[in-house]
Amino acid sequence: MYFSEVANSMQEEIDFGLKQNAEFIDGKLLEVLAERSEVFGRLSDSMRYVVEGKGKRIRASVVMWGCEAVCGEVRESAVTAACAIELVHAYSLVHDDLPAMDDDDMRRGRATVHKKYDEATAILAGDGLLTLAFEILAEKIEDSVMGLEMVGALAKAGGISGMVSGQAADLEAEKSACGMEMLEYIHEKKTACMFEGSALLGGLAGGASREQLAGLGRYGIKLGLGFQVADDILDISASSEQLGKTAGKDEKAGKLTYPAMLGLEGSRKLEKQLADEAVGALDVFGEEADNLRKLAYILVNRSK
Ligand code: GRG
Repeated sequence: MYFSEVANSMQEEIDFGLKQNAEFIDGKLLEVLAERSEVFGRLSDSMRYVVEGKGKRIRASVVMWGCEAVCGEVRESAVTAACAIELVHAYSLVHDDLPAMDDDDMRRGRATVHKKYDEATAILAGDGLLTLAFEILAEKIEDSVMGLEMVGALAKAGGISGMVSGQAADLEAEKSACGMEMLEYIHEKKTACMFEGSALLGGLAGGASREQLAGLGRYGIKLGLGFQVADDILDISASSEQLGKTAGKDEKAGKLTYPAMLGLEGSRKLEKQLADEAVGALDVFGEEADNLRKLAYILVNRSK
């Protein structure tokens, strides 16, 4: 299957699957928050505000479909892990929007948390979401070895070996001229590591072999890079309404992006190549991995 063969029907099918997964995870995230008692009122409200924001929950779908690829079903442990990665992702968006970072007013079509509440509350809401992710893995994953492996995979994806280093490099890159190597480092760490972590969490939930985990990890990296190239293209080609966040920000801030480095045509070519490479990494799986395969093709072709 190659990019050019992707039919509209496949797009509709996978959009439907993503929507169903998102609604399911939205509900689960609210349940997780509701289970917590004694959370200070303003903090609790702000965390709920974040979770109620309409994210696409793509990382959650990668976890659930990663599990399905391995064992043919979406297990309860995959649902917990899907919630955990979305909590880490949500924290990162809240902190990224802060004045000290990207300084944004709009996220998921609404006011950012520091605009709706205040900066200190946004910092604490992020802290709360991040730690809650690890709390639910420790509490809800029955198999303690699996739980520990999931904690490690999530920490690696979201922490200093992954997203946090990508964000640090991104902030540094705004101050000085950087090349393609730096761009690749930033996007692999900031974006792709979280997709790699999602695929690995799904694999762990499904009881994957080492070979299967390696394939899923490679898939996640390629998918994440393709997702980022698409994000850079959308920043210059879509509207703020379409995206639910401020469009055109990268160019205005003189950010290092794929279209700035490779041009629009070069970027479109790269996203298709990355989708093909993501699908290639799933060779070790049968048709149980078809949702992941289809996701790779439609994600690089997205409009929001
Ligand atoms: C604060 C440690 C720290 C990291 C922030 C996520 C992030 C790192 C920055 C946000 C800016 C950005 C463009 C990141 C690249 C990844 C990306 C495209 C995030 C947005 O993900 P979506 O589109 O968002 O999946 P939704 O709202 O659908 O969940």
